[in-house]
Amino acid sequence: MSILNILRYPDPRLHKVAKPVTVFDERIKTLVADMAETMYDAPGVGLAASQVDVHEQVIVIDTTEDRSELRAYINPEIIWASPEMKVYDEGCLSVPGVYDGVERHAEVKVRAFDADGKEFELQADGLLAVCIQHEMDHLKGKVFVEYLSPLKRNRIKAKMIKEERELARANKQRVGQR
Ligand code: GNR
Ligand code: NI
Repeated sequence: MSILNILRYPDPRLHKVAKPVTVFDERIKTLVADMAETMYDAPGVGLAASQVDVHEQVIVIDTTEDRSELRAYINPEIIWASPEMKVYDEGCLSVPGVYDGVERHAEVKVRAFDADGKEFELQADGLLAVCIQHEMDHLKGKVFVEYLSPLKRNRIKAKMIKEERELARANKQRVGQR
């Protein structure tokens, strides 16, 4: 197992559209296991393959406190969404330190495949419903900050670019010391 590198907004690769998985083999099982390890390590409640630069429709989610309900959602489809909407304060591992309200369907029913290629359906509300919609957006190349106003988004972009520059400088110094 390995911890994968998470792309940071505004990396253009976060906007690639993920392709469906066609072969459910060991490679997919390894990807799911590595994504789960990466999500737990971060820590986060969900992770989309797009965030680790793999542009295939694979998501892992575990919204439980004790990290006991890991589930993979491969080629997920929303087959029903409640007319009721809810605003939830969202965060994203690709936009660390930024939290803001996003309006989503309060409940969704999703159909997907697990890592063994077995189809399942699941109805979700609360944080799980939010997370499913947030991760499925990643697969479409969409990051939650794109729901915010252009003013907020541009501020976030500037902050992320500045942090990136500082991180790069710190890394260079660290390497130079060896
Ligand atoms: O860890 C995460 N927490 C979270 C909180 C509120 C709404 C959505 C999320 S998903 C996020 C992990 C992540 O970035 N997944 O793509
Ligand atoms: Ni995210």
